[in-house]
Amino acid sequence: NLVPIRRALLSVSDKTGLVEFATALAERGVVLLSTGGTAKALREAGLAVSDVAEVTGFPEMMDGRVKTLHPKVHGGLLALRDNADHKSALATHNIPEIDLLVVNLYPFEATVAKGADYDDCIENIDIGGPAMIRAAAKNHGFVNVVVDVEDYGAVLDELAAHDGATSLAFRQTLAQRAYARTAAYDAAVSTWMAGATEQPAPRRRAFAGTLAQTLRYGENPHQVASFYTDGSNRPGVATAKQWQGKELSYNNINDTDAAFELVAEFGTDAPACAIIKHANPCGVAEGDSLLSAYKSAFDCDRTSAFGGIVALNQPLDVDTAKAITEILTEVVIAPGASDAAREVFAAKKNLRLLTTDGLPDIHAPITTYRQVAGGMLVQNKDTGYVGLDDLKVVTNRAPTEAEMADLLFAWKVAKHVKSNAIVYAKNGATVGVGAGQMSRVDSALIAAKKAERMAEAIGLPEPLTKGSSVASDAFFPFADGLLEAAAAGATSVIQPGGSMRDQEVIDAANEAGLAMVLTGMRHFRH
Ligand code: 93A
Repeated sequence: NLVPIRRALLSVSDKTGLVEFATALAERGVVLLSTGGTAKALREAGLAVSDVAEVTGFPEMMDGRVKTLHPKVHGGLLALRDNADHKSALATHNIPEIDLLVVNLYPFEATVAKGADYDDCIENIDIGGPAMIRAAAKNHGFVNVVVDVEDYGAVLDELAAHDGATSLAFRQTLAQRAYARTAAYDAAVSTWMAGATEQPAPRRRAFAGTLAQTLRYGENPHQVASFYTDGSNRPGVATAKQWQGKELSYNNINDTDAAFELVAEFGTDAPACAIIKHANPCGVAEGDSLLSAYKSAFDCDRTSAFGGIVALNQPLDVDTAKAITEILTEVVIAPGASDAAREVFAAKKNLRLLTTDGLPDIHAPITTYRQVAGGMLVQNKDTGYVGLDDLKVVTNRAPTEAEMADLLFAWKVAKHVKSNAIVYAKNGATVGVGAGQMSRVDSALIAAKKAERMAEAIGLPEPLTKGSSVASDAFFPFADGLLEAAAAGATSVIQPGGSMRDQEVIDAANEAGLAMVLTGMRHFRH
């Protein structure tokens, strides 16, 4: 798969490093071909270069709008070198093979950034450049395409390593970068046009995705919104089959995603259920059956579960379906549903049922994006995981086996609760969730208060937090949050540790008779 580079076409707006690179190519015997300004720069540096116009037999015209858009250029980029037909077409039409394309595009983004007027921005939309880049990248089996000044050195290194040739792997890397560049370029043009012109709602926003649904509105009715799929086919809300009910809304999609990603943490060994409201779990449980998991999850916070989103880690069965229909539920998502369960749901026309092909791989490397004013935050999805062996007991008392199981359960849930997160769990079910508070003490208090209210509502002698295990998504900066959890009846604690006052917190835990383990890993979520 080594392909020698004999001829290069260089057409660059940013001429940084051009002469050095072209000189190195020429020294290797590479024949140079160029467009107007690039050819001029090369000639001035004393390099031998032919004009693309000589090859096409057409002058650059219309202010340069048409320079390289010609079969003599595109044939040389696209011809398969091992195809007899293609070879004979090259010969018949006297088309030179181009083995290396070096292009950087008209500086559209920089032109917009400097506040240029409309016509100036339009003139800076490169057409011939992206066309050549895409052609060369498609034909990466034989052709090298360089779109970034920073890659000049790597090309020379590759040529040096392979005696003037490049490997397929190298050309594939270049091609992938090339498509990233043309995609970003067109996205920039589209984004600029959205701002510079009047567009009827809903606008189409360019990014690497496929429009799946124009939503009725966004988080609120006055917001325009749409849903894009990323082509990854990850089991979840984007790829699920919807059996019944109205179209999903923006908030439904967001909450269904949160629910399914959470329940996926439990794998398929034991039935599990997560109920979500406003992207936070209001009940999560494992059980002997899906029905018992659903019931325990529901009992954590029956008030909030009303109008919630239910995610299951196993196919929906008829008993669970019946229990779910007893209260208003917006969406149910599960890796399948039995015919009998679907019949039960059919009577509830507004209830949406989504089924997927299995659970998402919670360890898969996924990139997440969040927009901020003037930029974008990009990070790996939180796939952090702790098991029994990662835990460090720091108190006089070690957790009992039952406590340990609940600690690990609560920890899994805490990862999916907005910070500051405090999660109380008992017997494989959450019994109190404190989410999204600016202070950790408040999260501990709110979760405990909700558990008290729940106990009153369903006539329990005491809140379920009595004798529970508690997880904190980040360390306790002071002992106060831990003491609130103890006051609510927690007997064991799981938290990352790492606070300056860890010792103070450990002392308080010992004094209250708590068992505490440290994970060494934090699960902030915002
Ligand atoms: O106006 S274009 O879209 N028409 C073309 O046919 C074309 N071919 C290359 N712009 C075109 N280019 C661009 O010209 C390249 O992408 C590069 O940015 C620039 C290099 O022009 P010059 O060599 O004249 O400086």
